[in-house]
Amino acid sequence: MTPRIVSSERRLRRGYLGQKEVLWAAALALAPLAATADPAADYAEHCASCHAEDRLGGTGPALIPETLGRVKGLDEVIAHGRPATQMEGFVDRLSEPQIAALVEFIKAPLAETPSWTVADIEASREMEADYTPAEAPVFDADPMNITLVVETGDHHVSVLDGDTLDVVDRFPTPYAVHGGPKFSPDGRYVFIMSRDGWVQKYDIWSLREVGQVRAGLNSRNIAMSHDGKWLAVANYLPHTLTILSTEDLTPVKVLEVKARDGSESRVSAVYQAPQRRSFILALKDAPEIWEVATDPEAGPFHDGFVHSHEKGMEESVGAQKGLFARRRIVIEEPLDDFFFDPDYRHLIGTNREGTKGVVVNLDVGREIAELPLPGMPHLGSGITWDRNGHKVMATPHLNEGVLSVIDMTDWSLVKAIKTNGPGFFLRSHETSPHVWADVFFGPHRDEVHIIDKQTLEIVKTLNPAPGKTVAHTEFTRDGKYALVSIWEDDGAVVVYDAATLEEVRRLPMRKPSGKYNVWNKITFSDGTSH
Ligand code: DHE
Repeated sequence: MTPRIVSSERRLRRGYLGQKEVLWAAALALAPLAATADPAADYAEHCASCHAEDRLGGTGPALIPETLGRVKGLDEVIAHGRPATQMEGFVDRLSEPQIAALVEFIKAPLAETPSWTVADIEASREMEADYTPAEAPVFDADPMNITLVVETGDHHVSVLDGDTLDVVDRFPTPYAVHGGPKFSPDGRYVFIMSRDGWVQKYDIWSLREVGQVRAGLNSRNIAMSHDGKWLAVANYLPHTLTILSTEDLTPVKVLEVKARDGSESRVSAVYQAPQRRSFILALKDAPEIWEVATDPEAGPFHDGFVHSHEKGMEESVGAQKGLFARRRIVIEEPLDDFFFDPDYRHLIGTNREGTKGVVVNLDVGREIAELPLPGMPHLGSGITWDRNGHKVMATPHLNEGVLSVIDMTDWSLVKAIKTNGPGFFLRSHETSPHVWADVFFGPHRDEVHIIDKQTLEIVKTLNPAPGKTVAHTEFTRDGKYALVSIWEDDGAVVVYDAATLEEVRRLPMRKPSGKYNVWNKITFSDGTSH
């Protein structure tokens, strides 16, 4: 099937651009406040044209609990719209009880798991009509020191020159980007995913979007294959893993995720394991880890054994081999949120309740150790470094003000570093003696701890914008600067000299979240989560 070729006008339709002024007073004066609420009828009349009758999204995002779960103030959005998008306010047409009933309506689960087949994915694919790849970067900056800033306030990405710290481009993204964008191994292209399942391809050299495709209906994250040919998309809805060609975003395979007992599972996350030439999948609802080969020579992987009467012995069934062959690793209970050691032989996962960590040896395919990691460790943010000749890893905890530092040679707990509250992200760099750790939750959410990698002591606490949430650090390629987000709609990226810890520049941004340096990401720097 040929993809739809679109121009940048599409962005306008999708609501990335365009200003909608909400005239409060006039709207209120006009409001015919209805006495009773019929949310299904109100949805059909006011919402379905943009968000689709089935609530799975159209020009507007999907309105389902899986994506709305984290959005606060939905009543405000319905009443007054979202600035800088096509979402208008309905306060002139819907009463307060009608809006409250609509919020409940869109937060209710869908009656059944919707399907999203290869044909649906293919039909959603849109490639930019006037895109021609540039022969060389169209800017003077070092392409390996480009740093992307995801701005969730108005769904854009800013492309920063890591040396001059100037913004060389700013482009619209799909709604609600989550997880780290993934770069092609040469650092030229980047792939960005939204919780609505849209995957966008952007050419950094040309400073141009290449295209977009909807790979799932509610997606978690993406991973790049070792050779840069395939991009895997982990989906909650439907229960699948979508594999796209990185060349033109064509869906090449959709794996239905069914456990050994036949039950379906959501995919919590997919990880790239370049040394293993595979993707590793965390399954939310099944006690299994999946490894999907990106190597055409892989396998065979045996799914199980049956007694063969003919041969009088156990014989393997369901063996898979070659590209995208799947290997199941059966574990005791479902694990999600993984961290890998640098050679990808081991992974650490947390159980559902987030009360412990489990080490799985991926080569032999079984659990080999348990770690004392209470308080919901956020392993996806873990980083590693060398300390006294040992490789250590550190992870924050989402509901405890502590960072756990683990010795990766014997999996012992080296230290639980007490912080001023639970944090979300950690970052360091090979050239930096420090770990930068935010305090995302609680009264100290405006602080960033600077921790000595050897003594494991907090040596300084920065407070770049008192009272505002401050989170997520990224270093430039050479480790000279550390960039921290002021996670507010009228926020900023604050640039620090990583050696002196002094602020050198403040770049205004719309709710900047993650930042991603091309070099640090494509070289799998120890200081960054992968
Ligand atoms: Fe994330 C990365 C899971 C909530 C911002 N988050 C990740 C990754 C996972 C994950 C598995 C690593 C994937 C990758 O980068 O490829 N996140 C989860 C959750 O399970 C959780 C707790 C609940 C959820 O609703 O999904 C969660 N995450 C959040 C947020 O609330 C954050 C702060 C704001 C948001 O955008 O939703 C958030 N997560 C991020 C960011 C990264 C991320 C910015 C990439 C960090 C990086 O440096 O690579």
